Amino acid sequence: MKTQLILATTIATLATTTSVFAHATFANQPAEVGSYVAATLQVPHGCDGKATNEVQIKLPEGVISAKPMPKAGWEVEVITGDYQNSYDNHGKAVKSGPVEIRFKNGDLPDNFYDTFTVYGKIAAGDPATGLAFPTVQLCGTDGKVAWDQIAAPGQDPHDLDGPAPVLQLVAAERDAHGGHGAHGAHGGHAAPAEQAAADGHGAHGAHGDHAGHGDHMAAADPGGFETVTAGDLELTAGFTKAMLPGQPVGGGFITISNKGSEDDTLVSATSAQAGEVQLHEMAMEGDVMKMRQLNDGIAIPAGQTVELKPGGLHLMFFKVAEAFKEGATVNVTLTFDRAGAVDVVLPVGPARGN
Ligand SMILES: [Cu+2]
Repeated sequence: MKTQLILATTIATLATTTSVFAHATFANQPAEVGSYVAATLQVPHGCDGKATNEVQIKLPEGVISAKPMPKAGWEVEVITGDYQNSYDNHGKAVKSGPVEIRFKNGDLPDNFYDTFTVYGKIAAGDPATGLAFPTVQLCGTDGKVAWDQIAAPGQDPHDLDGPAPVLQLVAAERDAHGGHGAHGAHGGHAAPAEQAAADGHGAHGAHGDHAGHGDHMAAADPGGFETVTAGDLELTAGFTKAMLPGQPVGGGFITISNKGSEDDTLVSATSAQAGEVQLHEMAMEGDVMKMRQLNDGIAIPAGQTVELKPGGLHLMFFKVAEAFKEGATVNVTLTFDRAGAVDVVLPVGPARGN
């Protein structure tokens, strides 16, 4: 009995010690200054045994046009504000945008590991120090782990109790060719890095966005959707958009008219081309963009038309094995309370405006 107690204590101590060293860190390193990166934060544990329900990631100065990668089971909030400096993004001055990303109301048990991804442009940053993203994990109402300490010049981040995850940086290629461009992109002087980015990646067209106010769902209807009639419902203007490599999630949009005299509800959606399809709502509350799953479905009242469109109600595709390509189509089955299962074919529009 006594031995067991001692053993239990030893394990508890071991667990505590381990958790002190298992910091929240970025998986993909380093990032090139001037480039767009998907920075993936690894969260190795909860708060002293409690499950993590919220992860708040502050974006450092120099990271612009950031967007969270939607995560099944988690609501997403994007908080916008002013940047300290102005950044040139394809000839347009960017002075404000997302400054913090919050993944909320999820459930990550203490003994599990998960990742949270933020996509954005590293407009400026010093490769000598990297960029620190102060992060807070919340567990229930009283549990909290803060990874918000930033090493002072010359200080070893390992000496900190709760070091903020640091994204390592390398100088933009053009700077590197110049011999010693390590500090070329420092502070508000983002011009060289910006230029390099334009030269290096301008052809993609996948980042012609200015994610100021929750436009991460902005997309244009490419047309070509074939109207579907099912009972009292008429479905028009359906589409989705091409996905960026490594980002296996995306939105789907469609207009549903209920021409009957009875209310209906869109209760679920499935697709063979996605591991999971959720019904989502996106809404702005002041400077905060919120995206959440609608567990009770989407009401389609009698005699009314409901639009699933960018920035509002939408379908959300998760676990997409093969990225949607522009010009292709995505088969989706929408299930309604009254009208039953309805098959639609969504044309895939361009990624631009993602
Ligand atoms: Cu969504």
